[in-house]
Amino acid sequence: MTVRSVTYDLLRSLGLTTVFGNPGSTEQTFLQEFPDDFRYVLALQEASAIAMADTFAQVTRRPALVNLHSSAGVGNAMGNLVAAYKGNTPLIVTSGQQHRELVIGDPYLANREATIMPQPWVKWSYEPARAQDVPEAFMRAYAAALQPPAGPVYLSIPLDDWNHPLSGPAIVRTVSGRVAPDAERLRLFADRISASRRPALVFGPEVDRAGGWDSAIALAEKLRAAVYGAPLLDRASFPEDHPLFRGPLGMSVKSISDRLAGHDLAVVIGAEVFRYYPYVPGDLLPAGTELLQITADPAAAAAARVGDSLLGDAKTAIDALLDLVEPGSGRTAPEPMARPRLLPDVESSPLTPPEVYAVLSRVRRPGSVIVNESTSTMAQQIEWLPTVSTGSFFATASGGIGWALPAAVGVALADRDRGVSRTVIGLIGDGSSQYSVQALWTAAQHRLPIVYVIMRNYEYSILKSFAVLEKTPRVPGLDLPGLDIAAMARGWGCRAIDVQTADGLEREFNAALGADSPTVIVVQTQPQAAML
Ligand SMILES: Cc1ncc(C[n+]2csc(CCOP(=O)(O)OP(=O)(O)O)c2C)c(N)n1
Ligand SMILES: [Mg+2]
Repeated sequence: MTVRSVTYDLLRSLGLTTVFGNPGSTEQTFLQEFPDDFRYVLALQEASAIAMADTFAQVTRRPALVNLHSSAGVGNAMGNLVAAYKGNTPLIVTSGQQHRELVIGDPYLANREATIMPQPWVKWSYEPARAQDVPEAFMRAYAAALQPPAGPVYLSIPLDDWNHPLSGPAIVRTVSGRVAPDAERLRLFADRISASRRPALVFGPEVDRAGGWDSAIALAEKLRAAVYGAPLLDRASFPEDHPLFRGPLGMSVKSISDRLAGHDLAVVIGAEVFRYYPYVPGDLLPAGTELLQITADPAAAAAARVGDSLLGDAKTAIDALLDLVEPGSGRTAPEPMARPRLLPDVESSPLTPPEVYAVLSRVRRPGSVIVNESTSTMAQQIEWLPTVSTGSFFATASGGIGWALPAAVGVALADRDRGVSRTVIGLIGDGSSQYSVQALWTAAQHRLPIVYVIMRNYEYSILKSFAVLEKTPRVPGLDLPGLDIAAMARGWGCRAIDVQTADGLEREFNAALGADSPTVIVVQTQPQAAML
C-alpha cells in the first residue's frame, strides 16, 4: 500500500470520486493510474473548477473535491473560493507542492507559504508534516469542511508523498452537519415571536441549504407573517410566488430599515444581519422594530450590528419553533409582493430586460433551475421568474462575478448524477459571462443541456447605476463593445445564436430545451438603471 492507494480508498469511502481540476506536474503523482471508478472533470481555468465544484456540492449535498496546480492554480481559483466560503460550501481544495527534497531551495513551481496563500477564505489550511499523514489530513479536511459553518478547506501535498509506502488503511470517521440551538434560548425567541403584533420573517440561504424549504413555509403560514428574502441571496429559501412573500428586503442600511418599518419584530433565519451592498446611510432598524437572528455561523452572529442572536441549524431551529410559537390566526395577512409586470405595447428594439423575462416566464418549464449573474436585472428576475421550489436558484455568495457560468455546469452534472432532469438556465450578463467563459467547453464536453441566456447590453450596466449613486462621473472601463459572445461559445463547442426579438428568443429557447448539449443564446438588451 502507498499513500496514494490508501488515500484513494479513503476518498472512495467518503464518496469523493469526482475530482474537479486542472492538472500540472506537481499533481501528476496524485493523478497517475487514475482509478476507473473515479471521474476527473477538467476545467480549463481554475476559477471554473471551484465554481463547478461549489454547486456540485450544493446539489449533491455532500463535500466536493478540487485539485489545482500549485500556487498558480490556487491563485486563479481565489475569487470563486471567496464565494464558496461566503456560501458555506464544503469543498476540499488540494494542490500539489514541489518535491520535499527541493523545497528548501525555492525550486520552480514551489508553493511558498502554501498554507497562507488561500487564507482567509478557507476554514483550515494544511500541508502534511509527513507523507504518511496525507490520508489523515484528507479525513480531517473532510470533517472540517462539513461541520457547521461548512466551507472550503485546503491541503497542499508535496508531489513525492503519493508513492510513499503506508501500512494500514485510513481511519474513516463521521461528523455532524447540524448543531441544534440552545433549547432555553429558543423558547425565549419563540415567546417574543408569539408576542409580536406584526412579525417579519427574513429567510436567508442557510434555510434552503439545510433542507428547510418546507419548514419555512410551515412557520410563515402558522405565524401568518410577512416573509422577505434576505439581501443578495445566493439561494432562495421560500417560494417567491407565495401570498406571504413580500419580495427582497433591500441591499442598503436605509432600504432595509425603510422596508422593516411597521414590523415590531424582524426574525432573520439563516442569514447575515445584513448582507449590505450600496452605502446608503440610515438607521440600522426603524424605531420600534426589534430583531432576532438565528444562524449556524458564529462569525455571522458576532458580526450582526443589531439584534439578539441564537446559534443553530436553520432547519432544526424552524422545526422547533413550529412547535413553540402560538398560531398567528389573529394577525392580518400581509399584502403580497407587487408584480406590476409592465410591458410596452409595442415590442422594444433592443428588448428591455422585462421583455426578455416575460418570454422566459412563458417558456421555462416547471422545476427549472436558474443560476443568476445578470447583475442589473435582479429585481425583474424575482418579479417575472420567481423561485418556486427548493434548490432551484443559485447565485454567487460573494459578489464576485465569473461564478455563475461554471456554477451552471456543476448543477447540471450533479443533477445528471442524481438522475434528476431539470432545465438549468444560466441567466448571465455580457460582462459576467467573460470571466470563466472556458467552462462552456466543460459543459460541451459533458454534453450538459444547459441553456445560457446572455443579456448583451454592451456594458457593465450596474456599475453605471453605481456611478450615479456614488456621484462618480466619468469612470472609465464600463463599456463592452466588440465582443462576439456567440462566436466564442461556438469556439468552446456550444451551439450559440444571437437573437434580437421576443419571437427569436422564444424559438431558440424552445430549441435549446430539446437539445442534448449546451446552448448559448445571446439576446441583445437595453441597458437599464439597476435598483440599488
Ligand atoms: C471578479 C469581479 N470583478 C469585477 C467586479 C465588479 N463588477 C460588479 S458588477 C460588474 C458588471 C457586470 O456586468 P454585466 O454582467 O454585463 O451585467 P449588467 O450590470 O450589465 O447587467 C462588475 C464588473 C466583480 N463583482 N467581480
Ligand atoms: Mg452588461
